[in-house]
Amino acid sequence: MSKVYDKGEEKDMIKGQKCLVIGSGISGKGALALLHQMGGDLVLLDSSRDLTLEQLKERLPEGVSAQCCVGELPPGLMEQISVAVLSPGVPTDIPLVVQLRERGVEILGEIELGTLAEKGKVIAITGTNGKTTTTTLMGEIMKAHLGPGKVFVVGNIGTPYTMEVTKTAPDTVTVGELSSFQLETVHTFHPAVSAILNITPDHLNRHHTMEAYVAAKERVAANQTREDICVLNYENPYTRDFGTRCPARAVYFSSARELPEGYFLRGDEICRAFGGRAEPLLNVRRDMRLVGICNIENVMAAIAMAEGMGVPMETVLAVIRDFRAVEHRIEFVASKRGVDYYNDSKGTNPDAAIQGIRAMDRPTVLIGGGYDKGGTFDEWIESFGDKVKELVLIGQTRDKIAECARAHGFDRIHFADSFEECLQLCTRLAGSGDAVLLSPACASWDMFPNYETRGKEFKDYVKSLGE
Ligand code: UMA
Repeated sequence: MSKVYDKGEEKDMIKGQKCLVIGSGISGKGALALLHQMGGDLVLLDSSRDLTLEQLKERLPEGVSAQCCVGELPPGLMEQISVAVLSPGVPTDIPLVVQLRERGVEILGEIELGTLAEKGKVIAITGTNGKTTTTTLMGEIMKAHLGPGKVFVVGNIGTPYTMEVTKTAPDTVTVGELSSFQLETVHTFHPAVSAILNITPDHLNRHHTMEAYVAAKERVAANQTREDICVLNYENPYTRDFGTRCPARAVYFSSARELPEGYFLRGDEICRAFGGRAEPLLNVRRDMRLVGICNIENVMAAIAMAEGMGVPMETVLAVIRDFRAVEHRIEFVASKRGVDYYNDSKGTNPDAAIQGIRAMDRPTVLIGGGYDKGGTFDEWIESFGDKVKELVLIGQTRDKIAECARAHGFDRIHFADSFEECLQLCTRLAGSGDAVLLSPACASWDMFPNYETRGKEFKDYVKSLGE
Protein backbone atom coordinates (compact mmCIF):
# COMPACT_ATOMS: atom_id res chain seq x y z
CA MET A 1 0.00 0.00 0.00
CA SER A 2 1.68 3.23 -1.09
CA LYS A 3 1.71 6.58 0.60
CA VAL A 4 -0.97 8.60 -1.12
CA TYR A 5 -0.86 12.01 0.52
CA ASP A 6 1.75 14.29 2.01
CA LYS A 7 2.03 15.23 5.65
CA GLY A 8 0.48 18.69 6.00
CA GLU A 9 -2.33 17.97 3.56
CA GLU A 10 -4.30 16.04 6.15
CA LYS A 11 -6.57 18.87 7.33
CA ASP A 12 -7.77 19.52 3.77
CA MET A 13 -8.09 15.80 3.30
CA ILE A 14 -10.73 15.55 6.04
CA LYS A 15 -12.39 19.00 6.42
CA GLY A 16 -15.69 19.14 4.59
CA GLN A 17 -15.01 15.78 2.95
CA LYS A 18 -17.33 12.79 2.98
CA CYS A 19 -15.51 10.39 5.33
CA LEU A 20 -16.63 6.78 5.62
CA VAL A 21 -15.84 4.85 8.81
CA ILE A 22 -16.16 1.08 8.44
CA GLY A 23 -16.82 -0.79 11.69
CA SER A 24 -18.68 0.47 14.75
CA GLY A 25 -16.50 -1.16 17.45
CA ILE A 26 -14.23 0.92 19.67
CA SER A 27 -11.86 1.87 16.83
CA GLY A 28 -14.79 3.07 14.73
CA LYS A 29 -16.02 5.19 17.62
CA GLY A 30 -12.58 6.72 18.15
CA ALA A 31 -12.25 7.43 14.44
CA LEU A 32 -15.69 9.08 14.26
CA ALA A 33 -14.90 11.36 17.19
CA LEU A 34 -11.58 12.45 15.70
CA LEU A 35 -12.96 12.94 12.18
CA HIS A 36 -15.78 15.03 13.70
CA GLN A 37 -13.18 17.28 15.38
CA MET A 38 -11.33 17.55 12.06
CA GLY A 39 -14.51 18.75 10.34
CA GLY A 40 -15.36 15.65 8.30
CA ASP A 41 -18.83 14.91 6.95
CA LEU A 42 -19.37 11.44 8.39
CA VAL A 43 -20.81 8.15 7.22
CA LEU A 44 -20.71 5.06 9.48
CA LEU A 45 -21.05 1.62 7.93
CA ASP A 46 -21.16 -1.66 9.82
CA SER A 47 -21.51 -4.79 7.74
CA SER A 48 -22.89 -6.91 10.60
CA ARG A 49 -26.34 -8.22 9.69
CA ASP A 50 -27.03 -8.70 13.42
CA LEU A 51 -27.19 -4.95 13.99
CA THR A 52 -30.32 -2.86 13.45
CA LEU A 53 -30.05 0.71 12.22
CA GLU A 54 -31.22 1.91 15.65
CA GLN A 55 -28.50 -0.10 17.42
CA LEU A 56 -25.89 1.29 15.06
CA LYS A 57 -27.03 4.88 15.71
CA GLU A 58 -26.73 4.23 19.45
CA ARG A 59 -23.05 3.45 18.92
CA LEU A 60 -22.29 6.97 17.68
CA PRO A 61 -20.06 8.88 20.13
CA GLU A 62 -21.82 11.63 22.07
CA GLY A 63 -22.22 14.83 20.08
CA VAL A 64 -21.26 13.20 16.77
CA SER A 65 -23.73 12.83 13.94
CA ALA A 66 -23.20 10.56 10.96
CA GLN A 67 -25.24 8.95 8.24
CA CYS A 68 -25.53 5.33 9.45
CA CYS A 69 -25.69 2.30 7.17
CA VAL A 70 -26.04 -1.36 8.11
CA GLY A 71 -24.94 -4.13 5.74
CA GLU A 72 -23.82 -2.14 2.71
CA LEU A 73 -23.65 1.39 1.34
CA PRO A 74 -26.87 2.62 -0.28
CA PRO A 75 -26.67 3.31 -4.05
CA GLY A 76 -25.08 6.62 -4.96
CA LEU A 77 -23.19 7.12 -1.67
CA MET A 78 -19.96 5.39 -2.76
CA GLU A 79 -19.40 8.10 -5.42
CA GLN A 80 -19.40 10.82 -2.73
CA ILE A 81 -16.82 9.24 -0.42
CA SER A 82 -13.31 10.70 -0.50
CA VAL A 83 -11.75 9.11 2.61
CA ALA A 84 -12.43 5.71 4.18
CA VAL A 85 -11.18 4.78 7.67
CA LEU A 86 -11.03 1.04 8.32
CA SER A 87 -11.36 -0.54 11.75
CA PRO A 88 -8.60 -3.12 12.31
CA GLY A 89 -11.01 -6.05 11.95
CA VAL A 90 -11.95 -5.00 8.40
CA PRO A 91 -9.90 -6.96 5.83
CA THR A 92 -8.28 -4.75 3.21
CA ASP A 93 -9.25 -7.07 0.36
CA ILE A 94 -13.05 -7.24 0.79
CA PRO A 95 -15.00 -6.11 -2.30
CA LEU A 96 -16.09 -2.81 -0.71
CA VAL A 97 -12.51 -1.77 0.11
CA VAL A 98 -11.28 -2.90 -3.32
CA GLN A 99 -14.00 -0.80 -5.00
CA LEU A 100 -13.21 2.25 -2.86
CA ARG A 101 -9.52 1.92 -3.70
CA GLU A 102 -10.27 1.59 -7.41
CA ARG A 103 -12.31 4.79 -7.22
CA GLY A 104 -9.25 6.60 -5.80
CA VAL A 105 -10.67 6.92 -2.28
CA GLU A 106 -8.02 7.51 0.39
CA ILE A 107 -7.93 4.34 2.55
CA LEU A 108 -6.63 4.90 6.08
CA GLY A 109 -6.52 2.60 9.05
CA GLU A 110 -7.57 3.95 12.44
CA ILE A 111 -3.87 4.18 13.43
CA GLU A 112 -3.03 6.25 10.35
CA LEU A 113 -5.92 8.60 11.12
CA GLY A 114 -4.51 9.03 14.64
CA THR A 115 -1.08 9.77 13.14
CA LEU A 116 -2.53 12.82 11.37
CA ALA A 117 -3.24 14.39 14.79
CA GLU A 118 -0.11 13.22 16.68
CA LYS A 119 1.98 16.05 18.20
CA GLY A 120 4.42 14.11 20.37
CA LYS A 121 6.75 11.12 20.07
CA VAL A 122 5.60 7.57 19.44
CA ILE A 123 6.94 4.20 20.56
CA ALA A 124 5.41 1.32 18.57
CA ILE A 125 5.51 -2.32 19.59
CA THR A 126 4.49 -5.21 17.39
CA GLY A 127 5.21 -8.94 17.16
CA THR A 128 3.13 -12.09 17.25
CA ASN A 129 3.48 -12.53 21.00
CA GLY A 130 4.48 -10.45 23.99
CA LYS A 131 3.08 -7.17 22.65
CA THR A 132 0.65 -6.51 25.49
CA THR A 133 3.13 -7.24 28.29
CA THR A 134 5.89 -5.21 26.61
CA THR A 135 3.57 -2.30 25.80
CA THR A 136 2.27 -2.19 29.38
CA LEU A 137 5.80 -2.33 30.80
CA MET A 138 7.00 0.33 28.34
CA GLY A 139 4.08 2.56 29.32
CA GLU A 140 5.04 2.21 33.01
CA ILE A 141 8.70 3.01 32.27
CA MET A 142 7.79 6.12 30.29
CA LYS A 143 5.34 7.24 33.01
CA ALA A 144 8.06 6.84 35.65
CA HIS A 145 10.38 8.92 33.45
CA LEU A 146 8.03 11.69 32.27
CA GLY A 147 5.50 11.91 35.10
CA PRO A 148 1.70 11.98 35.07
CA GLY A 149 -0.30 13.08 32.02
CA LYS A 150 2.59 12.78 29.58
CA VAL A 151 2.22 9.17 28.44
CA PHE A 152 -0.61 7.48 26.52
CA VAL A 153 -0.84 3.70 26.07
CA VAL A 154 -2.96 2.83 23.04
CA GLY A 155 -3.72 0.44 20.20
CA ASN A 156 -4.40 -3.28 20.15
CA ILE A 157 -4.06 -3.29 23.94
CA GLY A 158 -7.61 -1.88 24.06
CA THR A 159 -7.70 1.93 23.87
CA PRO A 160 -7.95 3.19 20.28
CA TYR A 161 -5.20 5.61 19.27
CA THR A 162 -7.78 8.07 17.92
CA MET A 163 -9.34 8.36 21.40
CA GLU A 164 -6.11 9.63 23.00
CA VAL A 165 -4.22 11.41 20.25
CA THR A 166 -5.90 14.81 20.67
CA LYS A 167 -4.30 15.00 24.14
CA THR A 168 -0.77 14.69 22.72
CA ALA A 169 1.73 17.58 22.83
CA PRO A 170 5.39 18.02 21.84
CA ASP A 171 6.46 16.69 25.27
CA THR A 172 4.20 13.61 25.38
CA VAL A 173 4.97 10.02 24.42
CA THR A 174 2.42 7.60 23.01
CA VAL A 175 3.20 3.91 23.50
CA GLY A 176 1.27 1.85 20.95
CA GLU A 177 0.65 -1.89 20.71
CA LEU A 178 0.19 -2.48 17.00
CA SER A 179 -1.31 -5.58 15.41
CA SER A 180 -0.66 -6.66 11.84
CA PHE A 181 -4.29 -5.66 11.13
CA GLN A 182 -3.52 -2.11 12.21
CA LEU A 183 -0.17 -1.89 10.45
CA GLU A 184 -1.56 -2.98 7.07
CA THR A 185 -3.15 0.46 6.64
CA VAL A 186 -0.50 2.90 7.89
CA HIS A 187 1.11 5.34 5.43
CA THR A 188 2.91 8.10 7.40
CA PHE A 189 3.00 6.51 10.88
CA HIS A 190 6.51 7.25 12.18
CA PRO A 191 7.62 6.00 15.60
CA ALA A 192 10.86 7.29 17.09
CA VAL A 193 11.40 3.82 18.53
CA SER A 194 9.79 0.63 17.30
CA ALA A 195 10.08 -3.04 18.21
CA ILE A 196 9.19 -6.29 16.46
CA LEU A 197 9.37 -8.84 19.27
CA ASN A 198 8.99 -12.00 17.17
CA ILE A 199 7.07 -13.25 14.13
CA THR A 200 5.51 -16.70 13.98
CA PRO A 201 2.51 -17.85 11.89
CA ASP A 202 -0.76 -16.19 12.95
CA HIS A 203 -3.81 -14.55 11.34
CA LEU A 204 -3.19 -16.43 8.09
CA ASN A 205 -6.91 -16.39 7.23
CA ARG A 206 -6.65 -12.59 7.07
CA HIS A 207 -3.22 -12.15 5.47
CA HIS A 208 -3.35 -15.39 3.40
CA THR A 209 0.45 -15.84 3.26
CA MET A 210 3.28 -15.65 5.77
CA GLU A 211 5.00 -13.13 3.43
CA ALA A 212 2.02 -10.77 3.68
CA TYR A 213 1.86 -11.18 7.47
CA VAL A 214 5.59 -10.44 7.84
CA ALA A 215 5.28 -7.46 5.46
CA ALA A 216 2.45 -6.03 7.58
CA LYS A 217 4.58 -6.32 10.73
CA GLU A 218 7.57 -4.68 9.03
CA ARG A 219 5.42 -1.64 8.17
CA VAL A 220 5.95 -0.51 11.78
CA ALA A 221 9.37 0.78 10.63
CA ALA A 222 8.43 1.83 7.08
CA ASN A 223 8.83 5.58 7.75
CA GLN A 224 11.68 5.35 10.24
CA THR A 225 15.13 6.72 9.36
CA ARG A 226 18.66 6.14 10.68
CA GLU A 227 17.80 8.70 13.41
CA ASP A 228 15.27 6.20 14.78
CA ILE A 229 15.61 2.82 16.46
CA CYS A 230 14.02 -0.52 15.66
CA VAL A 231 14.45 -3.18 18.37
CA LEU A 232 14.53 -6.72 16.99
CA ASN A 233 14.78 -10.29 18.28
CA TYR A 234 18.02 -11.90 17.07
CA GLU A 235 16.62 -15.39 17.73
CA ASN A 236 13.68 -15.04 15.35
CA PRO A 237 14.61 -15.62 11.70
CA TYR A 238 12.16 -13.03 10.36
CA THR A 239 13.14 -10.23 12.72
CA ARG A 240 16.87 -11.03 12.49
CA ASP A 241 16.65 -10.78 8.71
CA PHE A 242 14.69 -7.53 8.90
CA GLY A 243 17.60 -5.91 10.76
CA THR A 244 19.67 -6.09 7.57
CA ARG A 245 17.00 -4.20 5.57
CA CYS A 246 15.37 -2.02 8.22
CA PRO A 247 15.43 1.76 7.51
CA ALA A 248 16.00 2.50 11.22
CA ARG A 249 19.07 1.64 13.29
CA ALA A 250 18.53 -2.00 14.32
CA VAL A 251 19.17 -2.89 17.96
CA TYR A 252 19.05 -6.62 18.68
CA PHE A 253 18.26 -8.61 21.79
CA SER A 254 18.91 -12.33 22.28
CA SER A 255 17.89 -14.87 24.91
CA ALA A 256 20.15 -17.55 23.42
CA ARG A 257 23.59 -16.08 22.64
CA GLU A 258 25.96 -13.29 23.56
CA LEU A 259 25.83 -10.43 21.08
CA PRO A 260 28.77 -8.09 20.41
CA GLU A 261 26.27 -5.17 20.36
CA GLY A 262 22.84 -5.10 21.98
CA TYR A 263 21.15 -6.91 24.86
CA PHE A 264 21.46 -10.56 25.79
CA LEU A 265 20.98 -13.16 28.52
CA ARG A 266 24.13 -14.60 30.12
CA GLY A 267 23.10 -17.19 32.73
CA ASP A 268 20.56 -15.33 34.87
CA GLU A 269 21.86 -11.88 33.95
CA ILE A 270 20.50 -9.54 31.29
CA CYS A 271 23.57 -7.83 29.86
CA ARG A 272 24.13 -4.86 27.58
CA ALA A 273 27.01 -4.88 25.10
CA PHE A 274 28.29 -1.82 23.29
CA GLY A 275 31.61 -1.35 21.54
CA GLY A 276 32.47 -4.97 22.37
CA ARG A 277 32.17 -4.41 26.16
CA ALA A 278 29.40 -6.22 28.05
CA GLU A 279 27.98 -5.28 31.46
CA PRO A 280 25.26 -6.99 33.51
CA LEU A 281 22.10 -4.93 34.07
CA LEU A 282 19.77 -7.14 36.09
CA ASN A 283 19.31 -10.63 37.43
CA VAL A 284 16.17 -12.25 36.03
CA ARG A 285 15.54 -14.32 39.19
CA ARG A 286 16.23 -11.61 41.73
CA ASP A 287 15.06 -8.46 39.91
CA MET A 288 12.03 -9.62 37.88
CA ARG A 289 8.56 -10.75 39.00
CA LEU A 290 7.70 -11.95 35.49
CA VAL A 291 8.49 -15.57 34.65
CA GLY A 292 9.40 -17.45 31.45
CA ILE A 293 11.88 -16.88 28.64
CA CYS A 294 9.26 -14.95 26.62
CA ASN A 295 9.06 -12.39 29.43
CA ILE A 296 12.85 -12.12 29.64
CA GLU A 297 12.75 -11.26 25.92
CA ASN A 298 9.97 -8.72 26.53
CA VAL A 299 12.00 -7.10 29.29
CA MET A 300 15.14 -6.95 27.11
CA ALA A 301 13.11 -5.28 24.35
CA ALA A 302 11.70 -2.75 26.82
CA ILE A 303 15.18 -1.94 28.16
CA ALA A 304 16.44 -1.41 24.60
CA MET A 305 13.51 0.85 23.73
CA ALA A 306 13.78 2.82 26.97
CA GLU A 307 17.48 3.45 26.38
CA GLY A 308 16.57 4.56 22.86
CA MET A 309 14.20 7.10 24.42
CA GLY A 310 16.91 8.35 26.79
CA VAL A 311 15.41 6.94 30.02
CA PRO A 312 18.06 6.53 32.77
CA MET A 313 18.79 2.85 33.50
CA GLU A 314 17.99 3.25 37.21
CA THR A 315 14.43 4.33 36.31
CA VAL A 316 14.04 1.41 33.89
CA LEU A 317 15.26 -1.14 36.45
CA ALA A 318 13.10 0.24 39.26
CA VAL A 319 9.97 -0.21 37.12
CA ILE A 320 10.97 -3.73 36.01
CA ARG A 321 11.51 -4.78 39.65
CA ASP A 322 7.88 -3.89 40.52
CA PHE A 323 6.19 -5.01 37.30
CA ARG A 324 3.73 -7.94 37.52
CA ALA A 325 2.15 -10.15 34.85
CA VAL A 326 -0.57 -8.66 32.68
CA GLU A 327 -4.14 -9.98 33.09
CA HIS A 328 -4.99 -13.02 30.89
CA ARG A 329 -1.30 -13.77 30.20
CA ILE A 330 -0.24 -16.92 32.14
CA GLU A 331 -2.12 -15.40 35.08
CA PHE A 332 -2.35 -17.49 38.25
CA VAL A 333 -6.01 -17.37 39.32
CA ALA A 334 -6.31 -19.55 42.45
CA SER A 335 -5.56 -22.93 43.96
CA LYS A 336 -8.74 -24.92 44.59
CA ARG A 337 -8.71 -28.40 46.15
CA GLY A 338 -5.02 -28.80 45.34
CA VAL A 339 -5.45 -27.75 41.68
CA ASP A 340 -3.75 -24.59 40.39
CA TYR A 341 -5.81 -22.68 37.81
CA TYR A 342 -4.05 -20.48 35.23
CA ASN A 343 -5.74 -18.03 32.85
CA ASP A 344 -3.81 -17.63 29.59
CA SER A 345 -6.79 -16.55 27.50
CA LYS A 346 -4.39 -14.26 25.61
CA GLY A 347 -2.77 -17.45 24.26
CA THR A 348 -4.69 -16.88 21.03
CA ASN A 349 -2.23 -18.59 18.69
CA PRO A 350 -0.12 -21.77 18.91
CA ASP A 351 3.13 -19.93 19.59
CA ALA A 352 1.68 -17.98 22.53
CA ALA A 353 0.05 -21.15 23.86
CA ILE A 354 3.39 -23.00 23.72
CA GLN A 355 4.76 -20.36 26.15
CA GLY A 356 1.78 -21.10 28.42
CA ILE A 357 2.56 -24.84 28.51
CA ARG A 358 6.28 -24.16 29.08
CA ALA A 359 5.43 -22.08 32.15
CA MET A 360 3.57 -25.00 33.84
CA ASP A 361 5.56 -27.10 36.31
CA ARG A 362 3.00 -29.90 36.98
CA PRO A 363 0.63 -32.27 35.10
CA THR A 364 -1.79 -30.05 33.24
CA VAL A 365 -5.39 -30.25 32.04
CA LEU A 366 -5.33 -27.96 29.03
CA ILE A 367 -8.28 -26.11 27.47
CA GLY A 368 -7.79 -25.58 23.74
CA GLY A 369 -9.77 -24.55 20.68
CA GLY A 370 -11.78 -21.57 19.45
CA TYR A 371 -12.08 -19.41 16.35
CA ASP A 372 -10.40 -20.84 13.23
CA LYS A 373 -7.71 -18.47 11.92
CA GLY A 374 -6.53 -21.02 9.38
CA GLY A 375 -3.24 -21.96 11.06
CA THR A 376 -1.83 -25.36 12.01
CA PHE A 377 -1.48 -26.88 15.48
CA ASP A 378 1.38 -29.38 15.06
CA GLU A 379 4.07 -27.47 16.98
CA TRP A 380 1.68 -26.69 19.82
CA ILE A 381 0.75 -30.36 20.21
CA GLU A 382 4.38 -31.42 19.97
CA SER A 383 5.09 -29.09 22.90
CA PHE A 384 2.67 -31.04 25.16
CA GLY A 385 5.41 -33.56 26.06
CA ASP A 386 4.55 -35.35 29.32
CA LYS A 387 3.11 -32.19 30.80
CA VAL A 388 -0.37 -32.10 29.24
CA LYS A 389 -2.33 -35.00 30.75
CA GLU A 390 -5.77 -34.21 29.29
CA LEU A 391 -6.91 -31.90 26.50
CA VAL A 392 -10.42 -30.41 26.64
CA LEU A 393 -11.50 -28.92 23.32
CA ILE A 394 -14.09 -26.25 22.55
CA GLY A 395 -15.13 -24.11 19.61
CA GLN A 396 -14.78 -24.12 15.83
CA THR A 397 -11.33 -25.70 15.73
CA ARG A 398 -12.00 -28.63 18.08
CA ASP A 399 -12.21 -31.34 15.41
CA LYS A 400 -9.19 -29.97 13.54
CA ILE A 401 -7.14 -29.95 16.76
CA ALA A 402 -8.34 -33.43 17.77
CA GLU A 403 -7.34 -34.82 14.38
CA CYS A 404 -3.92 -33.17 14.60
CA ALA A 405 -3.41 -34.38 18.21
CA ARG A 406 -4.26 -37.98 17.27
CA ALA A 407 -1.85 -37.78 14.33
CA HIS A 408 0.85 -36.86 16.89
CA GLY A 409 -0.13 -39.80 19.11
CA PHE A 410 -2.03 -37.78 21.74
CA ASP A 411 -5.52 -39.17 22.36
CA ARG A 412 -6.53 -38.07 25.87
CA ILE A 413 -9.02 -35.72 24.23
CA HIS A 414 -12.42 -34.54 25.51
CA PHE A 415 -15.01 -32.35 23.79
CA ALA A 416 -17.29 -29.77 25.40
CA ASP A 417 -20.22 -28.02 23.72
CA SER A 418 -20.20 -24.99 25.98
CA PHE A 419 -17.58 -23.18 28.06
CA GLU A 420 -19.45 -24.10 31.24
CA GLU A 421 -19.39 -27.80 30.34
CA CYS A 422 -15.68 -27.47 29.54
CA LEU A 423 -14.86 -25.91 32.91
CA GLN A 424 -16.82 -28.53 34.85
CA LEU A 425 -15.08 -31.27 32.89
CA CYS A 426 -11.65 -29.79 33.72
CA THR A 427 -12.47 -29.77 37.43
CA ARG A 428 -13.46 -33.46 37.22
CA LEU A 429 -10.31 -34.39 35.27
CA ALA A 430 -7.77 -32.51 37.43
CA GLY A 431 -6.50 -34.14 40.61
CA SER A 432 -4.63 -32.64 43.54
CA GLY A 433 -1.17 -31.48 42.38
CA ASP A 434 -2.37 -30.77 38.81
CA ALA A 435 -2.87 -27.51 36.96
CA VAL A 436 -5.79 -26.44 34.78
CA LEU A 437 -4.59 -24.09 32.04
CA LEU A 438 -6.82 -22.06 29.73
CA SER A 439 -4.40 -21.39 26.86
CA PRO A 440 -6.49 -22.25 23.81
CA ALA A 441 -4.09 -21.46 20.91
CA CYS A 442 -7.08 -19.85 19.18
CA ALA A 443 -8.90 -16.54 19.16
CA SER A 444 -12.17 -16.41 21.07
CA TRP A 445 -14.44 -14.84 18.47
CA ASP A 446 -16.54 -17.97 17.76
CA MET A 447 -17.86 -18.15 21.35
CA PHE A 448 -17.01 -14.80 22.99
CA PRO A 449 -16.79 -11.13 21.98
CA ASN A 450 -13.07 -11.15 22.91
CA TYR A 451 -10.37 -13.03 24.83
CA GLU A 452 -10.90 -10.83 27.90
CA THR A 453 -14.48 -12.12 28.29
CA ARG A 454 -13.25 -15.70 27.87
CA GLY A 455 -10.58 -15.15 30.55
CA LYS A 456 -13.00 -13.40 32.88
CA GLU A 457 -15.54 -16.23 32.62
CA PHE A 458 -12.75 -18.69 33.43
CA LYS A 459 -11.69 -16.67 36.47
CA ASP A 460 -15.29 -16.21 37.68
CA TYR A 461 -15.81 -19.98 37.47
CA VAL A 462 -12.58 -20.73 39.37
CA LYS A 463 -13.47 -18.21 42.07
CA SER A 464 -16.92 -19.84 42.45
CA LEU A 465 -15.35 -23.23 43.27
CA GLY A 466 -15.20 -24.26 46.91
CA GLU A 467 -11.82 -24.41 48.65
N1 UMA B 1 -16.94 -4.98 10.84
C1 UMA B 1 -17.45 -4.51 9.64
N2 UMA B 1 -16.94 -5.02 8.49
C2 UMA B 1 -15.97 -5.97 8.47
C3 UMA B 1 -15.44 -6.42 9.69
C4 UMA B 1 -15.95 -5.89 10.88
O1 UMA B 1 -18.34 -3.67 9.60
O2 UMA B 1 -15.54 -6.39 7.39
C5 UMA B 1 -17.50 -4.43 12.08
C6 UMA B 1 -18.06 -5.48 13.02
O3 UMA B 1 -19.39 -5.83 12.69
C7 UMA B 1 -17.96 -4.78 14.38
C8 UMA B 1 -16.76 -3.83 14.20
O4 UMA B 1 -16.44 -3.82 12.81
O5 UMA B 1 -19.11 -4.01 14.67
C9 UMA B 1 -15.59 -4.36 14.99
O6 UMA B 1 -14.40 -3.70 14.61
P1 UMA B 1 -13.00 -4.38 14.95
O7 UMA B 1 -13.08 -5.84 14.69
O8 UMA B 1 -11.94 -3.63 14.26
O9 UMA B 1 -12.91 -4.24 16.55
P2 UMA B 1 -12.73 -2.98 17.52
O10 UMA B 1 -13.78 -3.10 18.57
O11 UMA B 1 -12.63 -1.71 16.82
O12 UMA B 1 -11.34 -3.40 18.23
C10 UMA B 1 -10.12 -3.21 17.50
C11 UMA B 1 -9.23 -4.45 17.64
N3 UMA B 1 -9.91 -5.62 17.11
C12 UMA B 1 -9.39 -6.37 16.13
O13 UMA B 1 -8.32 -6.14 15.65
C13 UMA B 1 -10.21 -7.53 15.66
C14 UMA B 1 -8.88 -4.67 19.10
O14 UMA B 1 -7.93 -5.73 19.18
C15 UMA B 1 -8.22 -3.42 19.67
O15 UMA B 1 -8.03 -3.58 21.06
C16 UMA B 1 -9.12 -2.21 19.42
O16 UMA B 1 -9.43 -2.09 18.02
C17 UMA B 1 -8.45 -0.88 19.85
O17 UMA B 1 -7.33 -0.57 19.07
C18 UMA B 1 -8.40 -6.99 19.72
C19 UMA B 1 -7.89 -8.16 18.92
O18 UMA B 1 -8.45 -9.22 19.04
C20 UMA B 1 -7.90 -7.16 21.14
N4 UMA B 1 -6.80 -8.00 18.11
C21 UMA B 1 -6.21 -9.10 17.37
C22 UMA B 1 -5.24 -9.89 18.22
O19 UMA B 1 -4.74 -9.36 19.24
O20 UMA B 1 -4.94 -11.03 17.84
C23 UMA B 1 -5.45 -8.51 16.19
